Amino acid sequence: MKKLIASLMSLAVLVWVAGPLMAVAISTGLTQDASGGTAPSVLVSWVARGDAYTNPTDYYRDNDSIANSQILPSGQYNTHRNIAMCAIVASEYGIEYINNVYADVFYPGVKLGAYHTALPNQSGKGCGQFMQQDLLNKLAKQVGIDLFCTNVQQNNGNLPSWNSSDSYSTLCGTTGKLYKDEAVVYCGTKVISYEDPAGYYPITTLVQDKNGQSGVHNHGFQYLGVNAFEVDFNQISYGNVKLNINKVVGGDLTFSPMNLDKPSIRNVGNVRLTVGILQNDMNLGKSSGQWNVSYGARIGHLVTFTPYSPEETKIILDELDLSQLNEMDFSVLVNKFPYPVPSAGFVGNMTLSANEAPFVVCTE
Ligand SMILES: [Ca+2]
Ligand SMILES: [Ca+2]
Repeated sequence: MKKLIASLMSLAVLVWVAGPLMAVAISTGLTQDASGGTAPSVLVSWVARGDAYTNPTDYYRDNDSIANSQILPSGQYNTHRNIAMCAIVASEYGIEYINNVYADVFYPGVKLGAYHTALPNQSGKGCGQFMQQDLLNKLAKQVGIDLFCTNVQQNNGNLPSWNSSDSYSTLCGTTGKLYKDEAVVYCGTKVISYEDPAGYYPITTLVQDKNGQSGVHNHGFQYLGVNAFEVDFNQISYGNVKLNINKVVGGDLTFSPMNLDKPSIRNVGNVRLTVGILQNDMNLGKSSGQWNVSYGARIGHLVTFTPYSPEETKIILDELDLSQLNEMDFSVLVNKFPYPVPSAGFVGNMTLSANEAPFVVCTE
């Protein structure tokens, strides 16, 4: 190589001194490399939103401006996230020597719980274990340049995780490695379930060359936490209630918008939940400063009712695991009916609210 550089330098001097030439002799050379060779490398990786963006040049968005990638779940039942995983890889022997690029995705270090359903071809193991391997595909040269050097650099410059001394300036521009075919962009997409837990998902990007040599880059993305639930009722009718007799309205495990009489609730976020409840007095009022009515509620039949008074917010048990569907039971106890009956009748409002509960820690 030194000899070649020396030849080029002398050529430059010669041209400057002597003006245009019709021909010039330049020595060239190479060395056969029959060894296992130098392993390929992953220069930089990133994770972006894939939803609704089908063109690879769109794989530059995420959901928070802080460094690297943050992805927001849908907070909707069975509405998953499509994410894009991209990498720029290089081999000393040229980009044609690169055989495959993979992304191995791992779960955050928490339990998925008994109700979580893994998507097809995903391990469903949780607890920091391997989730799935996805194959990344080589982008056409100009598509890769447009994606990384225009869209990522200009619109979300701190998205990538670097694994080399490279930078936008060494990769981009007409003297950059992407333009010179010394590096190339690979991307692939994968689906993250609406119920996959919030947390950091480690990714190992793996590049393999045609001799089986490989290079890796460990990075990942943050699946942001959303606490969200939905219910299949918009009213609770306690029906006929007798004085001093606790009346229960029982729920069921069927989630149906038409099933107003049997309350059900399900977790549609990606964190575990507790549910808060707030209810007014339904015009039953107070006597001697004490409410004439009291309530109870629970989720599932394995816990006791949580008692609550009008106008106080209480957290009711049981917690909802990831994607868990459960029944809701409500009770009302009237200690005194006011007289005369209020013209509006005994009607009121209830508010349910979601609260994030801790994940279950992995013990193994
Ligand atoms: Ca970000
Ligand atoms: Ca129901």
